[in-house]
Amino acid sequence: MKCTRCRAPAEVQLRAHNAAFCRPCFVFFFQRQVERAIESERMFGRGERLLVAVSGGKDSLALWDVLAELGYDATGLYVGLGIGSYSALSHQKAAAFAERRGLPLRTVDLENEGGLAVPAVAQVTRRVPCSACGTMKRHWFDAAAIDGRFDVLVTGHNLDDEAARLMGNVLRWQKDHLARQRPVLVPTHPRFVRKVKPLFLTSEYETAVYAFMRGIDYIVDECPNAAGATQLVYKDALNRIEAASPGTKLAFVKEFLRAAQPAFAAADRDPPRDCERCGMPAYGSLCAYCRLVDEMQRRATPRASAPA
Ligand code: Q46
Ligand code: ZN
Repeated sequence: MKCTRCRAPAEVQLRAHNAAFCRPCFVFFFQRQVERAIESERMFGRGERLLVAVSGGKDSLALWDVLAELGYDATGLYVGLGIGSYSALSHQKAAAFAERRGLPLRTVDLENEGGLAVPAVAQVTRRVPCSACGTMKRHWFDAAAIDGRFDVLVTGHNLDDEAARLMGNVLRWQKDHLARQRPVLVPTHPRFVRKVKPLFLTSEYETAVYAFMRGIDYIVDECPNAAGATQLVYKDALNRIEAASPGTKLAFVKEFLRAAQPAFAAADRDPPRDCERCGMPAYGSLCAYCRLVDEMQRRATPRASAPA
């Protein structure tokens, strides 16, 4: 097998792209693919300040690496979820990466933010951990982007994440989710910044290969709560379809964005208003985070027993 670009012996084959690459050409191809996504979707420009949400995993660190290599002003944001040794190790990986590359990293530790670590919140509110986690992450990503006066919030969601999310949204016809499943979300509230996903057309396999070739030391273990997530069932189904018909994931996401997404976006709900308590965007009187905190406090405070 020869490299599609330079004819040297190839190290990696990408069936979805009908191509194979040697190491230097794959690194070039990967970075170029991300750059093209940024440019064609007009995600951000050179003068803008980017806040990159990093988990210590391969996708977000590979993305941060590419953005730094392409010369963007990219600061990392690590949100410590308080999920035992998984969180400790993932923080270590993100911090070590930042230090080695001389990149700025901001850290928010949920345990120091009113003791709201994911396992405790999930247990007290009886939510599934990923639901509590999602609400908290979104809140702290938005808050950190606004507080730090960043222009853009960048996340490492890849093609596999987007295809699995799309499959879940389609299977249940979640119209309001489909209305907001885009690689670029323009802010609909003064306390939102633009949100972008430069890896939305880059497969998980490609980011894993890139991270390996660039010597990025990332956390290999999944979050212990990922095992029960429905997202993994969709990913598995999509991987089987992809094996039988390479390029399906790419077509699924691309064609949705081209042919169907605009219709869902046009019928989207009203923009959020201000949360009455914290001023963050809210679709009711309180934002999702304040509602979660309320629920946590209500359940954690034992009711006074009725007088005898
Ligand atoms: S970190 Fe959070 Fe994920 Fe863990 S608790 Fe679920 S959502 S699985 S990306
Ligand atoms: Zn609020």
